[in-house]
Amino acid sequence: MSVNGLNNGSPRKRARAEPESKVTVILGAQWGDEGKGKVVDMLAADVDVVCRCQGGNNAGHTVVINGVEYDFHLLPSGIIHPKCKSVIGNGVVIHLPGMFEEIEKNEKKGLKGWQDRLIISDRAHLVFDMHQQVDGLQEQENNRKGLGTTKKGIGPTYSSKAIRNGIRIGDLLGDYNHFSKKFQELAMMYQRMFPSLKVDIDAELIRYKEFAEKIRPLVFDTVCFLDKSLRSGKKVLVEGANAAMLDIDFGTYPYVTSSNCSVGGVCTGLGIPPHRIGEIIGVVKAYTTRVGDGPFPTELPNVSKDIGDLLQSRGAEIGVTTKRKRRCGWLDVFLLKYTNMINGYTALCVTKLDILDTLPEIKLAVGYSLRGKKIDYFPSNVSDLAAVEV
Ligand code: 2SA
Ligand code: GDP
Ligand code: MG
Repeated sequence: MSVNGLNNGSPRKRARAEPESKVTVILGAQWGDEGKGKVVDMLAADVDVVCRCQGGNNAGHTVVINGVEYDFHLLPSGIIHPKCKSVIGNGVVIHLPGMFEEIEKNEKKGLKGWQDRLIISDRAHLVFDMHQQVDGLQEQENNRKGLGTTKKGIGPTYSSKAIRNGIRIGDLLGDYNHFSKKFQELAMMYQRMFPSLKVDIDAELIRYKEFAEKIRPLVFDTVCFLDKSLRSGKKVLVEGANAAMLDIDFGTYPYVTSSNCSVGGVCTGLGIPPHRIGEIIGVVKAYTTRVGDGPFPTELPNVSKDIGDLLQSRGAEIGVTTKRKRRCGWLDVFLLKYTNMINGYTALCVTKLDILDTLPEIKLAVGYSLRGKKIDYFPSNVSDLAAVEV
């Protein structure tokens, strides 16, 4: 090859064959809670690395192992497997107090040896308690109907990241004076915006000094770690959190979370090039659920409350993080066609078929019409989506 990349006709050396591998991605194909945690757990026994690439502890992934129910929020569901490394990538937002609480809770259920398996990106952003308080205050604002967030500070932290006053794990482990200054500036900005917000800056800085030493041994450049893992043929699994219809770009905006929960978030949230993505498994619940506000065309309470209630109770459809009842409805294949356009599933895994067992008739949505006309696109506007006929 010549320097400008064009072939200059000289004989090429044959590239050395490397046992490179591709990542397998598990994504939610609906509005979340499809059973991604279970699928990750089933595959994790046979992989070397499980990664989270986006979201934070808003996610709730339930895994049942030998009769013990573990719920993971920030930790990758692979953490339970003794031979598997767990990566929290740069695209994830991390609330350290929540992460240590989650570890402690799972330790009581039998989680062991996580210190040798958990790897956290130095580029991941920190969620502080003040981000969570601001999430709650924004939800309560009088002039605006809330979105039904989990109040875990996800939106405010990704906003900090986008307006570039966010604080990353690497800042916490670097010069502490610099970290303290950034923290004070952030707290002061929020206090100007929300005068009722109370932040004990000195106490927080003492608390975070301790956290810094607790996490220091776990923090790495995860981009290099994953590059090396893939080049040496290690099997890598990515655990999507939330789901395509909650994606900040492609979901039912503004009733979405603040990250890309579709396939693009895998590349940006881990620093993996697109050609390294292999299988993309869409996890589909045999019916549909949604927790939080926003349009839901096949929602059953609008049509048949009894069936909706049956799915909710038989399916134990309760939020793993907030304990809110999930809204239930029929499977929506038109919606799945849309999320498949974005994610390009190479396989689907259908969960919770058993919940439909007692029903004499099962319905599916196969298309929408809007103002009397059949449409061949998924509406981007929530008022249109709320007005579609299924
Ligand atoms: P946020 O907190 O800013 O991400 O909320 C924005 C919207 O995203 C929805 N969201 C979720 N939807 C389903 N499952 C989630 N995880 C938990 C679970 C939820 C729970 O596994 O059950 O316990 O309530 C999740 N996380 C965020 C949220 O409801 C908002 O609509
Ligand atoms: P995730 O967020 O996608 O990981 O899903 P959640 O853990 O929030 O919710 C899915 C729930 O369904 C969990 O309680 C799972 O244990 C449960 N689950 C997963 N697959 C099945 C299934 O095939 N049948 C039944 N009955 N429950 C399932
Ligand atoms: Mg969940």
